[in-house]
Amino acid sequence: MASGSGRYLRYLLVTFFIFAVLYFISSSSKPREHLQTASDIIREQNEKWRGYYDQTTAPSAGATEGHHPKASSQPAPPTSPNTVAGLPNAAADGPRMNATFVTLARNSDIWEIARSIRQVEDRFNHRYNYDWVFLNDMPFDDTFINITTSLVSGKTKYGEIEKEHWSFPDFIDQDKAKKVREDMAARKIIYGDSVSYRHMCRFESGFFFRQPLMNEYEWYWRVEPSIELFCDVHYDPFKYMADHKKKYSFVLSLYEYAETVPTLWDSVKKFMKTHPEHIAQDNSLAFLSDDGGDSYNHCHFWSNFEIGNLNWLRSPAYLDFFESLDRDGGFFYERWGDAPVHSIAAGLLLQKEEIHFFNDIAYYHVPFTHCPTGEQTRLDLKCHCNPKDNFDWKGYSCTSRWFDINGLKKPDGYEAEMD
Ligand SMILES: Nc1nc2c(ncn2[C@@H]2O[C@H](COP(=O)(O)OP(=O)(O)OP(=O)(O)O)[C@@H](O)[C@H]2O)c(=O)[nH]1
Ligand SMILES: *[C@@H]1O[C@H](CO)[C@@H](O)[C@H](O)[C@H]1NC(C)=O
Ligand SMILES: *[C@@H]1O[C@H](CO)[C@@H](O)[C@H](O)[C@H]1NC(C)=O
Ligand SMILES: [Mg+2]
Repeated sequence: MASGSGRYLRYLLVTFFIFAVLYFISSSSKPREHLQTASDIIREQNEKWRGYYDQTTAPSAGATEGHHPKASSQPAPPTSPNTVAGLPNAAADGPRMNATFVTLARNSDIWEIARSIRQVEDRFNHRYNYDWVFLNDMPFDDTFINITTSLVSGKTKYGEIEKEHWSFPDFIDQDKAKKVREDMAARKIIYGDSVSYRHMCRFESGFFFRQPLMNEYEWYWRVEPSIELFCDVHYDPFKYMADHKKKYSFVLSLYEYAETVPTLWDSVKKFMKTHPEHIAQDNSLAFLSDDGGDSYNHCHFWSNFEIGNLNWLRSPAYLDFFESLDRDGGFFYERWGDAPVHSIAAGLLLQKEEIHFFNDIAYYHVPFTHCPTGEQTRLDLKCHCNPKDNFDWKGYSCTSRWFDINGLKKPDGYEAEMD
């Protein structure tokens, strides 16, 4: 049952509709008469912009001589540099350390590593010009070499890893290893079915620091593809490490997937028993174990970022440690990562004070962010990370534990970032 006002509304709507249709037909009929091609449209746009350009630039004499031959015949006014006092030197003062960046990568990682390099250069290395060593289990191609060479301000070096450092050692039972991969694949464990990931983890655990190219250096900074640096690094972290007697460092820590390392701690305990001489007096066992060394709590430093001392990794203590673990086969019979391996070594073989947490190096590797705690630090260092993304004080991070076992005071403002 339509009321009077309802009918009135209906007439209004119908009238409006008729006008709308008429308008649509009249306004769209012209372009439809001759269909424009894409190049017509582009030409039209170009002309429009050229017209705009002429209008805005032609009257101001000499302003754009180089770009615009038609502009004017009057001579350009003289120009002079507007010198600003107090800008920092383009290059940092002081000595350089015997140090290099190091990246393990495939040729196909080129654009992801290019992104990482650009950030490291912009935030730090353009003032320090440290070298960069690239390692690969295959020869690097020209594209990879050309692009990385152009991006790095220091020297670049490219090494091909020898077969022995990227293959199954002879003491590994390959059938057994294959069954493990099938089983892990069925259980959907990340990288559980991958052979190359295992070679990668074993290489990073035991071999990267003794490649011929790496033997030329004492310090390294590991960089992976697709990482981000969110703050300026205004000082030389290598020199900081040397001056403060540090051997290993981290920005993020977390718990390892237990399924990938079920017998790693057994292997570690065996090593501790056979090589008590390598265990540091004031070690960080409490970071790794909640029961005095009986079991592993799965805490580790996230090794896709590392600044560390190569001579420590090349020391008898570390080499004995790696050799002992390697013999137990867990790189292939399980899926031991280089992160827990490096971390346990640092935790047991180094003095507590030899491990450093870089609060001021802001870092991202999917899926975790370390954004410095402390607003003043973030402002001073021109950080562009969201402090809410900082992982340090969240439940799955081990960094709080690190502060506790070292009796360190947590940075101001950490409570606000706990969840
Ligand atoms: N040359 C070479 N490099 C590899 C290979 N697999 C991995 N890498 C490199 O090893 C590093 C680690 O590999 P990623 O694929 O980044 O592993 P990820 O997903 O970061 O590993 P998680 O941090 O454990 O999650 C990166 O620098 C890779 O470029 C490989 O088969 N050959
Ligand atoms: C790499 O650079 C070299 C030397 O400049 C050049 O001859 C070559 O064509 C480049 N290769 C690629 C794939 O860019
Ligand atoms: C740098 O360190 C390596 C390893 O310790 C050493 O062999 C090399 O001689 C050092 N280079 C310089 C210039 O000191
Ligand atoms: Mg990675």
